[in-house]
Amino acid sequence: MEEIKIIKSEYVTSAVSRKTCPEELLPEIVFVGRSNVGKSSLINSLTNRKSLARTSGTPGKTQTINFFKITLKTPADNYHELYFVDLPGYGYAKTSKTNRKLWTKFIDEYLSSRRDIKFVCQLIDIRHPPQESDLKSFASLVEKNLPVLVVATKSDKLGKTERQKNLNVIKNSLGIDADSILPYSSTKNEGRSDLLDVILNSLIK
Ligand SMILES: Nc1nc2c(ncn2[C@@H]2O[C@H](COP(=O)(O)OP(=O)(O)OP(=O)(O)O)[C@@H](O)[C@H]2O)c(=O)[nH]1
Ligand SMILES: [Mg+2]
Repeated sequence: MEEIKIIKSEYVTSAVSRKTCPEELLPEIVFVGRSNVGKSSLINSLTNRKSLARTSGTPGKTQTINFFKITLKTPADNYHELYFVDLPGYGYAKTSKTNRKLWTKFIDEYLSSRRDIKFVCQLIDIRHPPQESDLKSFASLVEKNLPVLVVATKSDKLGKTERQKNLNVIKNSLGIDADSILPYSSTKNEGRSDLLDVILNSLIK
């Protein structure tokens, strides 16, 4: 079957402020969520790379805004270049308050900058209802008028019934419809082709 393919993916830069973001402007898909929710793993799953984005069992691995340049090939043989942007996780207590404030500030700055952000993937662990920090993050994205797709991560950790139940809890708690939430497993690449569809659609709209 014809499918969307990521034919190239490369690390570009780690930015620590709006000024250090790449100069070349391309459409951007952004990944946000609590520390350890699986942002970096999701990027690796999408790109079919083992360690393009560094992952870790210890929260707080990603501490900069990381840009990855992606080349995507459509079933009709069209090519699109874009960035995947991996953000540091929020809700991680084991860093200093000053540090956390700085992160929050530069993430907020980046999300408010007028770069070409197509949509933001807000990742939420499918096993738990959204936490206070998730609700805050979601509200702030909506407030910035950024389109949000909720990706419910680690779907491999639940059975079918519980998965559906938890998807509903997340959906209701954020007040979103079924189209705005997608279960995903990075270990099984479940949800991958659906997410690639959403990405391509956001580029050609
Ligand atoms: N079973 C399972 N484990 C996952 C999945 N995605 C991520 N993990 C695990 O969750 C842990 C955290 O993953 P990361 O991708 O590093 O999480 P992150 O959101 O980038 O974390 P920070 O960079 O600290 O914000 C790692 O041990 C991963 O192996 C998944 O879909 N299924
Ligand atoms: Mg990470």
